[in-house]
Amino acid sequence: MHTTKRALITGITGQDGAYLAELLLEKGYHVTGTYRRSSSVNFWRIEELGIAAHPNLSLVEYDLTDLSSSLRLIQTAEPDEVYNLAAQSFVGVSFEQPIATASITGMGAVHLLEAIRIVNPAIRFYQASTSEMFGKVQTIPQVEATPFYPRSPYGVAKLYAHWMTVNYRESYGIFGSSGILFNHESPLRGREFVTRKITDSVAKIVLGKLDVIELGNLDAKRDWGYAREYVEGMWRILQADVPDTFVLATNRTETVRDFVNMAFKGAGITVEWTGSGEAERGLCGKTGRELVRVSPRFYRPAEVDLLIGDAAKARRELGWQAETTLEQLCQMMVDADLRRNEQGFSF
Ligand code: NDP
Ligand code: GDR
Repeated sequence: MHTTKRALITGITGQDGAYLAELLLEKGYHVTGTYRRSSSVNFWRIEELGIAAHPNLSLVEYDLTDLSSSLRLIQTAEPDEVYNLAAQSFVGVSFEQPIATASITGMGAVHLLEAIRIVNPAIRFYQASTSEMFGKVQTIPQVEATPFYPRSPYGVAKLYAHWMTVNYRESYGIFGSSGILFNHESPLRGREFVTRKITDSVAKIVLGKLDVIELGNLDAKRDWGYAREYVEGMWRILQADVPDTFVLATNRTETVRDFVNMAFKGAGITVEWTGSGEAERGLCGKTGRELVRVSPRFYRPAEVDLLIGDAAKARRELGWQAETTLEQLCQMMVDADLRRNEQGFSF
């Protein structure tokens, strides 16, 4: 019997895994975090947060496409709570790798649920569900009861994992909860995602390391929040009396173009827009120099045009709400990328 609460986080090398590990260590948990075997494992996020060598943190190799390693992981980590954050999480790549995405992002969750059912059904399980499950949005804002209509192999895989979590809850009484989280960003966001791609590129342009940012659909609208606050929401979801599904969102939506404007403004540059569609360009208000160009290379075969969530249930039942404004978040990311690029490194 352990006296300290024990958590297992799959995907500790990702943005949310790193912040959640930091939060749970602060709360006195012992944390087991999983990473994937590769030729060069990337621990930069937990290193940047200063928790990589924390005495209550154990790091273990794990691939969630493997049922037997899921069983061993649950047996050896002996967690009270499992946070399943590992996934092939990039929507764009899911169109190129639909089967790998189904296996990792969809089936991976079921491997963990099965391992919990077999090893210890008292373990609490958090599934990282997503606003991408709403996809082709039909009602605004989206809440827990909004019908799903995923628009990518990633969204479909996540929807499968989401319903399997509900199914294990209803079939076997497992404490399986699902957080339907809208986009959340931070200085630890991967550079393939649009916000961080923009803030890192703005920093590089300011420092003369890049000429122009190439982006895809500038009209897509997203509800962007701050990742550090969202991992607190994950923890609260698992502390509730009963397992359930919760939306976490800010209830504000902006276009990719708005975020570009905000990021350049954060570095003291005003952008003026000219043209439309593929010919649209963002120019420096002062010099007329081209800063942003549209490239169809970054378009997706099917797009999610608009997301905006209402987290009223989480506010009411968990006391959770988003606090950081998009302007504050964007400035935090621009400042971090300016600092990293000045120091000569950027992940
Ligand atoms: P990241 O892409 O930053 O992290 C994903 C993690 O999953 C990484 O640690 C990655 O490891 C790991 N992983 C990928 N494939 C495997 C595999 N086969 N076996 C084991 N681990 C694997 O995602 P985020 O931190 O942004 O998101 C966390 C979770 O929340 C994801 O499931 C995502 O889909 C979901 N989500 C995210 C939202 C967001 O806005 N950030 C919104 C809603 C849901 P490696 O470092 O080796 O690649
Ligand atoms: P998303 O995030 O697909 O919402 O999934 P992403 O930042 O990749 O795209 C947001 C929107 O921006 C448009 N876009 C571009 N996107 C990228 N990546 N690169 C570009 O150059 C670009 N130009 C325009 C996209 O078309 C899209 O409309 C994220 C992931 O974290 C998922 O794992 C998570 O589930 C959802 O958020 C909620």
